[in-house]
Amino acid sequence: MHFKLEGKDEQSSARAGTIKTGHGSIETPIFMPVGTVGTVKGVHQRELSEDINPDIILGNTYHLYLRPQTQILIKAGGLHKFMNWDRNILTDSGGYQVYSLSANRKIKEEGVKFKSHIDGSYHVFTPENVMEIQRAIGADIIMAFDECTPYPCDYNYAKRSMHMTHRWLDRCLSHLEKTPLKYDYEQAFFPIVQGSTYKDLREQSAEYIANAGAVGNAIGGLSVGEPAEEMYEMTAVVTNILPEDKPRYLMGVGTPINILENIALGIDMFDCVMPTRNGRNGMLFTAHGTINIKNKKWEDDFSAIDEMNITWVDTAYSKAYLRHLFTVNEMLGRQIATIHNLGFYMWLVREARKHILDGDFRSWKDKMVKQMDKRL
Ligand code: PRF
Repeated sequence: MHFKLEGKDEQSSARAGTIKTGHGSIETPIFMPVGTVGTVKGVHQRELSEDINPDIILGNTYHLYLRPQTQILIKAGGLHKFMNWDRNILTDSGGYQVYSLSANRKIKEEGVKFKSHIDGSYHVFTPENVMEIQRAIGADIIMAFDECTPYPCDYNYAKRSMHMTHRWLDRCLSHLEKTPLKYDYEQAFFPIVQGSTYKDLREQSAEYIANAGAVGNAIGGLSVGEPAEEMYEMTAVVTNILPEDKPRYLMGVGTPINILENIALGIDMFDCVMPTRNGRNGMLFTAHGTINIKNKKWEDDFSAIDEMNITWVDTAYSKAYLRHLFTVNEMLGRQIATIHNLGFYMWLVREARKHILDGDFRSWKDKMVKQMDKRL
């Protein structure tokens, strides 16, 4: 993997760059649509590549390991072939899903024993087997196995957990060396900074992760319920320490406003279920605020879903029609909302990139943050 910085904003820490991998270029800042279980929910691969057009999507080790299971993905020749997606994929390690989804789990130094949320069966994730599973899935970027602490989290727990995440990182690295690639392209490995909302722990963790010398670095443990200001404070502490010349990925973030504020703090990569999940619940993101399309006020509003027409669905259908689809619980409604939201998120990060390169990111960002902080 190769990363080239192409522009820096003078009034903030925002950057624009390009990542190159075996499956093409990724222009940063980037938003990665979430394709948890081998599909960006409700979106055809053709719509994804032609209408939404991301350079990279995300998959989840936890889900793919449980279903369709690793051996099926190996037989398929990897996730790219299985799902018919020839651009980049990043897989998260399960270090978050195990905590947020499994019915119960026991975290020990060796790894995590967890109960499947699907059938109640027991499984163990260790730094070693998670590296092997990610080799088999075959994503272009794979993540370290970490523990994501909850919020709030007491200092001593956060500290112990952070040190364990660091030891797990060392185990990931030494096991990766021994685990050959399964397919004919490279896999980049990103370690993850933890440390909850404690500045000194975040500093220690960022230094430890920076020292690992990876081709890219991630920040975890944020956007887990803390106030946005606390998240921004932690991002700033960490981006000050992580190397400038490597991409920085803030995991699981966030709202359009969170994304712009974190770009301003030097983040290059984001993923979040919000555009897809909230879309399926009838929430639309726009440049002028959010819309709850189920609201009665849209019943006879025949104006376009979004006059900006970022994706074709925006002007092909009216608000009244989309509201109707939600009212009668038709799946097309969820599909339209998902395409609209993903199109909007991609537009947002591409505009951010343009403004960074044009030198007016800071003023554009401030205007957009104000403008988007509304319910329509
Ligand atoms: N760790 C991992 N994945 C994640 C997170 C984390 O801390 C988060 C936190 N927002 C989202 N996804 N491995």
